[in-house]
Amino acid sequence: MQPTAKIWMNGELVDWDDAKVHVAVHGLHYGSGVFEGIRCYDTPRGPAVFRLREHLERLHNSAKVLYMELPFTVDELRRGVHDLIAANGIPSVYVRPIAFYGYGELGVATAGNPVEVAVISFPWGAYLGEESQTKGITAKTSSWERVGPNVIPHVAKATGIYLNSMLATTEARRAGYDEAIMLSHDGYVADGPGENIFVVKGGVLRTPPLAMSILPGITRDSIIQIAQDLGYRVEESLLIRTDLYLADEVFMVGTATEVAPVRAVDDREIGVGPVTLELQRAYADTVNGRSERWSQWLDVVEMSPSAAEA
Ligand code: PPE
Repeated sequence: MQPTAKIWMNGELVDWDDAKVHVAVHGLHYGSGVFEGIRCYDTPRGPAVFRLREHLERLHNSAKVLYMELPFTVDELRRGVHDLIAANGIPSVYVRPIAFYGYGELGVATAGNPVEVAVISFPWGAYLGEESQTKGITAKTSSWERVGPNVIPHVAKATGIYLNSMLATTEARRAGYDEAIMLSHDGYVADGPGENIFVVKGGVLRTPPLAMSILPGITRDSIIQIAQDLGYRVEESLLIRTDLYLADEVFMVGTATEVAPVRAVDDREIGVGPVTLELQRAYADTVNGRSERWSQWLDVVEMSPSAAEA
């Protein structure tokens, strides 16, 4: 990753190299943390964070599921994100807030461990490679099941859940595919290791419902709204793997990924289709501030005079 000047840590901006924790922190041993992935874009109105408040509200919801009390409100965290972006002076960045149980007692139970909160911001290009956006990616159904609602609820974007994602993505990459597709314990399509998934069939969009215990993706929600505004019907419905094989189009969405066409699933060619490309363009225009239509989702950052000069 490309370091930037500052990291926001527990309410203060510290130098990148000084944002450290002890090896005995609870979050490192047990994956007891929650995080967010947010993008800030260089728009004509200045750097703008896409749906920042919704991301920070989701962070609070994630914490609640883990019995964790965040010591900062959504407004305080929003201020922190703005301050960090202004201090680092780079308009186009990925923003990664993380909160975790810190140093104190070891042992699974959290016995008064303090909750540490940090926000990192750094430039991050296309999640699945530059070509993914135009040529599409190949995906493989994972042999690893998605964690279920009574295993670890994925309404929480909890760090520990991502071991499940890491196994799936590593398996897929080692087998020569770009990304994994994860199924629930009873065989329904859930999501990607770091993306939500859509299929297009007969001009209708279908995506797994939130009751699949998938992450309530903010890009998923944005794409549903954009697609409906563009006149498409969107159904939240159960999908099985053959729905992917026989779809007209399949695509994955997420903050890091944005909108990536899936051109093949389990070696069945699907190709890159026009609906995916239309939504990809609408999403790119929205986040980059080129379209007024959904501009209410942009949270413009005031760059400090010193950062603007740098
Ligand atoms: N599902 C999962 C499992 C997931 O991790 C993400 C985000 C999404 C769906 C899409 O959610 P949203 O970003 O709100 O649209 N994955 C993050 C990257 C994971 C990683 O660090 O790697 C992201 O896109 O920021």
